[in-house]
Amino acid sequence: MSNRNRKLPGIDRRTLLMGMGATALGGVVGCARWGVPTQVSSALAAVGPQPELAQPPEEVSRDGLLRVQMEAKYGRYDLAGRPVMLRSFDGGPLGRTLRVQAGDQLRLSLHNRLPYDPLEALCTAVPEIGDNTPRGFNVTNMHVHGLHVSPDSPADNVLLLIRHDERQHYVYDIPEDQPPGTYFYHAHFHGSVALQVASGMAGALIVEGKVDRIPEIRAAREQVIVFQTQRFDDDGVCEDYRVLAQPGPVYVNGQLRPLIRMQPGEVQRWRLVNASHQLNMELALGDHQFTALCYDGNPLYETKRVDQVPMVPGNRADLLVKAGKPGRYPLVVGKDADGRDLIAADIEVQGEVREMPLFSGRLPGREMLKDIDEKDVTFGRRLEFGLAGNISGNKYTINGLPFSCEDPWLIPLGAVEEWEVYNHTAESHPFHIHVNPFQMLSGGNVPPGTWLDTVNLAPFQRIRFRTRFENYTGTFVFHCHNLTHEDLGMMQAVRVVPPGSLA
Ligand SMILES: [Cu+2]
Repeated sequence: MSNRNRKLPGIDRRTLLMGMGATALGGVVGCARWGVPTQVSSALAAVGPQPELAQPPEEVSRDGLLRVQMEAKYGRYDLAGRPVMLRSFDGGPLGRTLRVQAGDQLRLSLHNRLPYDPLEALCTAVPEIGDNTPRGFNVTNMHVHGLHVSPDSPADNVLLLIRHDERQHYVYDIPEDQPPGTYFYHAHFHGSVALQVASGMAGALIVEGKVDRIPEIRAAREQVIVFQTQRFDDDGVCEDYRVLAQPGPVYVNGQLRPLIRMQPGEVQRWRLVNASHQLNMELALGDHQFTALCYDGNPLYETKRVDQVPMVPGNRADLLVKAGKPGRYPLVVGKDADGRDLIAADIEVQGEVREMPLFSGRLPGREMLKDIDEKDVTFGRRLEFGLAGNISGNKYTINGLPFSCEDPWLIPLGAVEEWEVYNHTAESHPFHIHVNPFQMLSGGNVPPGTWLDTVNLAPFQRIRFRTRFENYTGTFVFHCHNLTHEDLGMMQAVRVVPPGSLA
């Protein structure tokens, strides 16, 4: 449960935000703990009392190994003062944080203790059920989002299903050159991904490495900040897929609008995860700048000062934040359905001045992220994200077809590909591919050259990127990370095969 919070001196020239000063937000409830009801109701959330941001419990690897046992089960807890009963990992609003070093082995045993579910397989061959219909709410599996690991069992195989009372023993060998940064894990059974992830079946996965040995970064207090969008009905449950389409708040580590405390001049390192099922976020802290370290776990070539951080579902960001003047500042993550600021948390700057240096410069840990030149590209593809059918019964498609178990694209190991992905719809589709990160060429609201595993594909726009199919054969998927779109068909399997086996 180490939180590695350290007290060190520190300051900055740029003040934190426009001095909004104290608002009506009142006193502070002590450190919230898991399973303990927060003292905030949705109605009161905007006026306090406000819980202090809680850190999820943490599991830390030792001597190159992290063993974790998890249970998929219903959790009964209070969310913003409302009793809920939602699917979970281990009973809370968010799974434990897993912290490993690049090169470690993660052994994760997942026991499905959800009720019996009649679904027997991912590919049902039963037309009435179909492979792209919401289903399988009580079967599950695990995905380690962003890790460069094998897609085959016992590693990151998302095509299997864990039935009632079954256990799956996952073994992930995390490469020595896995970029050091923030990743996450979440349930990934096609048909119930959106419902399970929205309900809380996700958690942060931190890979430490060279970035973490930079003294100024090491000295910064760390905050794991996982954004979620639990949705439930008046009974506090989510048993109807349509509930997922309802608007609602953003929760942070299972709390509604918590308070993040900082001292003037203090530098904190924030590890952000967008674990929502379909919320495109754009983070801003007034006119205060963030110092970006990593996107999707991938260290940038060098630190970058940014005013906003776009985060679509599936994205992560590692940021340094330096506090300026005392005051209270809202962390805005986007707009709500009525066009008002959606505030996920408040930053309270108060107390003694701590003059901490803010790191800037080149970042290490990019061994896996070698630029991909045009001359290295062995194959190009054009993809189209679209819709088929009619408005009442449409299917989300890739190249005209919803997901099928029958037609993985075959790709030889070692291929270097350039993909151009079009969005033919009026909705955003966050593109995500498993196993291998990609390097952006254009689009996606990010600078060319950025390495990601998830990127926004805005309405009627296109993205271009290059990627290497390296190190692992096996079958995995790419899909829309608006997880309802994925469940409804916007997913495609690829099978990486030994070179030379494609005649
Ligand atoms: Cu989509």
